[in-house]
Amino acid sequence: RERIGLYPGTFDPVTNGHLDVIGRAARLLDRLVVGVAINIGKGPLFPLEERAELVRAETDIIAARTGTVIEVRPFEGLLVSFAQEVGASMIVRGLRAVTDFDYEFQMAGMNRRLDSAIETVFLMASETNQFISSRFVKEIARLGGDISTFVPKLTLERTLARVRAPAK
Ligand code: COD
Repeated sequence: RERIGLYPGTFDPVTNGHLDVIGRAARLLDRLVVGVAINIGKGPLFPLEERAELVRAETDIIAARTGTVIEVRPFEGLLVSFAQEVGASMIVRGLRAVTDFDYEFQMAGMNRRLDSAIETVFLMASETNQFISSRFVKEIARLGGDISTFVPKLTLERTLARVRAPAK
């Protein structure tokens, strides 16, 4: 039986932290679906399709390196329903510091109640990538700081283009 995992997130935008988790997850799985959530609540900087495009641009290399099939798919609605739809038996989440824990703990617990057959698995990024967050990447870029070691090249270009665009 194929081991299929789902790594869901907002990816607004994708960072080296996310890619680190994707690389680790890929090594454990036969197929990894990266689910890019609409997440209107977070008021994303990038539209859904562009967030998916930026993740996709980086995953081919990881797929080639690990031999795992990686599929990037936008999704709407309940996470467990999407996990069922793609046949995932595992939800992959990344853990940073203690601040992530409470939210992740609740989410994993709620999702388990919704579908007890799906396990949530937590992975840690490397020391270099552990502290990176999309939120701070956007803030640093807006304030003119250097984000080049936090995000891949295409994401860097697109983020700078967006934060430099005159506000309307
Ligand atoms: N190191 C390690 N992990 C990291 C790093 C890093 N530097 N950066 C991010 N991560 C991890 C995050 O902790 C998270 O696990 C994952 O990567 C994705 O992060 P984000 O910020 O892009 O995505 P989130 O947390 O906004 O995603 C939330 C969802 C969209 C998954 C959630 O809102 C959801 O499931 N929505 C669907 C509706 C639903 O089912 N709701 C009920 C949930 S109980």
